[in-house]
Parts: sequence; structure tokens; C-alpha cells
Amino acid sequence: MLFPGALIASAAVLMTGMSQIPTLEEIHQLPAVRELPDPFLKPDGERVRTAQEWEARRRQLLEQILRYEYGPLPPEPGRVVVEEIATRILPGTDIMEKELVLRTGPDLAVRTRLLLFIPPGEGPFPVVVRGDLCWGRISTDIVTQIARRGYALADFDRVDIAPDSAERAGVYRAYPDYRGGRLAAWAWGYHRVIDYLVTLPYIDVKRIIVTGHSRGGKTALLAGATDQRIALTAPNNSGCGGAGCYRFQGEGSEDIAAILRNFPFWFQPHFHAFIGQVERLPFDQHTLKALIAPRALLSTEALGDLWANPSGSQITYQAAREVYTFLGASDRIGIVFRQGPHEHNADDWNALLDFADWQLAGKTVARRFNQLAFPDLPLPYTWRAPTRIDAPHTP
Ligand code: GTR
Repeated sequence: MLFPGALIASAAVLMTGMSQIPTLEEIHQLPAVRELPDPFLKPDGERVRTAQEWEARRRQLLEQILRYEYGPLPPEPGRVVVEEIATRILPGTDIMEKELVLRTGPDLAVRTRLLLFIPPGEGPFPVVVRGDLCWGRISTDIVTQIARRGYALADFDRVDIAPDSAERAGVYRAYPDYRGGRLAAWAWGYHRVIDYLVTLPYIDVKRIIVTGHSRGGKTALLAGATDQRIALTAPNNSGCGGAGCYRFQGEGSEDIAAILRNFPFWFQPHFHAFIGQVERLPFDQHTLKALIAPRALLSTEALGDLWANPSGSQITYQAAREVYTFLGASDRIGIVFRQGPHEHNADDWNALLDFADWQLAGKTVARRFNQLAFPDLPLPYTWRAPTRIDAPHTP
């Protein structure tokens, strides 16, 4: 099967020369910016004033983030083939479960397991894509919770796409010259699952959601930033390299040195050059969030998960919201904090489904998505959304 639509939407722009790996010398020469960098500031020193200028600026920021942080995504494969292994009704429910294998890349050499859960009815159903199958089968309770709200779930194994180690299997074997990190490779995996989902008549292509937990949340955030087919991006407890700020590290949080000590292969090979000088990053993680605007974005955070920098995730929410405000979409970015530890639990899924009901189906929901857990934190940036000189779009 060939899906030409996929070619336009995601990574064509990501494979340009600009997104290749930077030299160490180049990184050391980047200017130090102590506050969170102003995403509206153009290379000519002027600030963005129109939606069209933001589009151009967004492309530059996307290239910088891939170049300096994650590395490029693998090439567009053009072809995704899915084999059905089994179909059954999930015991004790009315949910259909399809066990599939998705193959893609050169000679279809990249493969991943994929479970697709479909609620009863005709559809088309909004769908949540998750890449955390590597951590074990999602619980039937969570699948039921999702299906009862009328959503399908596609759960794939990101570690099939690329191993969570320095080993060069999966996309690294299929594309021997590929030098991006695991988070970029895994994000590409989300995009390939979406290539398949958009061909299914019972899936609502306008309501595709991506989520994931922890390293899977970092991946979901990057996947959402790099593919406009995604209507809602929902990283959970994603922390360092995800929703967490590099320039604002809350107490006990993982920083760039800590993450690279354990997982250097998650990022572009020279990301370590920013250790001890994160102020040379031309962006911070608010910029990654801002790339998603005006599409919907919800980050779910746990107050007991200090390692994942919940206060720093609030900061990136506040800063990215300036871009949403500029685009007339300030309600489309949200953050939800809960008590408790690092996990992806029923409360997190409820928050996501509430936000999706509101943002993608226009339903009224009781929950609010702009409640700060750290209202007194001083903002580590001085800039705000510029005044637009073009006709602002009405949300
Ligand atoms: C930790 C890592 C975090 C987070 C977490 C996870 O060891 O330091 O950044 O990714 O693993 O994915 O569970």
C-alpha cells in the first residue's frame, strides 16, 4: 500500500541539510541566552507579527530542535504494510482487538507489533496512538475506559522500531546512515502507525491523538511537533527531553547531564556538548511545545515525580501558551497536575479523554486545564506574545 498523503504531512522538511548533526565547535559558538529564548524573535532581530511569519519561524525552530537536540527523523518510507495476526473480542468487554504487525522502511525491514482496540459501533472513531507496548500489555481497565468514551486505541512497540540501547537494530539497520537519536526514531514510529490508521474507514483522521509515558511521553511530544496530522498531543510525566525545561530545573529533577549519563543514544550524538551550558540551546522545551500550536496539546504531570520536573513543565506550558495566545488558540494548550508518583494511571487517561472531548468534540467538560500547581514561580523569561498586525483568527 502506498500512502502519498503521508509524504506531505510529516518529515519532508525534516530531512534537509539543516537538520544534520552539528559539530562540537558550532555548538560552543552558539550565543548564550540565559532566559527562555523568545520564540518570536527572528534571525533579523525583529519579532514575528503575523501568523504567516510565525509559520516561517516555526519551520526554523523545528530545524534547530532536530539539529541540536534530537537529530533528524529517519526518511519517509512511503510504504507501510500491515498483516493481521488475530482478531478477537477482548474478554469481558464489547471491544474488538486486532493483533497486527506493521512493516515499513527499505525492504519492509522495520517492523513493529501493533494492537488496535476498536469500540463497538460504526465509527469513525477518534484514535489514541501509544508506543509503550514494550512495557507490557496495557490493562483491560484502561482499554475499557478509553473505549467507553468512544475512542479507539492503537498501541505499538517503539522498541521494535529502534532498540532502547546503543544497538543499531530496527531503523538503524534499515537506514545505515541514519544518525538521529532514539526519540526521533520512535517519533517516526508514531508517524508510520498513523500512515496506516488514516487508511481505515472507521478511524476519524481529523481526531488523531498521540500519548506516551515518560520516555514514551518525550517521544509523543516530538511526534506531535513533527506531524501535522496529529490533532492532540498528550505527553505524560515526560520530564527531561520532554515537557520539562532545561533552563529551569525544579528540586530533584533530571537534568541534561543526568539523562545523557544513562541515555546518550536518545538524542543527537553531540547533544552532550550542551552539558554545563544549556543556555547555548537556541530554544528550550517551551519551543517544542509551541511547534504544535494551534493544534491541541495537554501535558499531564505528577507532583510526586520530582525527577520529571513538574515545575519546569509548568514553565514550558506558560511560555508555550504565549504562542497559542498569539495564534488565537490559548485554550488549546493545557496542563494537569495530580498527586502521586511516576506512572500513567487512570487519572491521567481521564484527563486526556476530558481534554479530547472538549478540544476535538466540542463537549462541555467540568475539568479545567489551566490550573497551576506552582502559582508563585517567577517566570524565567521577560517576553510575551507580540501584538498581531494581521487579522487575528477567531478561535
Ligand atoms: C528514567 C529517565 C527518565 C524517564 C524514565 C522512563 O530512567 O531518567 O528520563 O525517561 O526513565 O522512561 O521511565
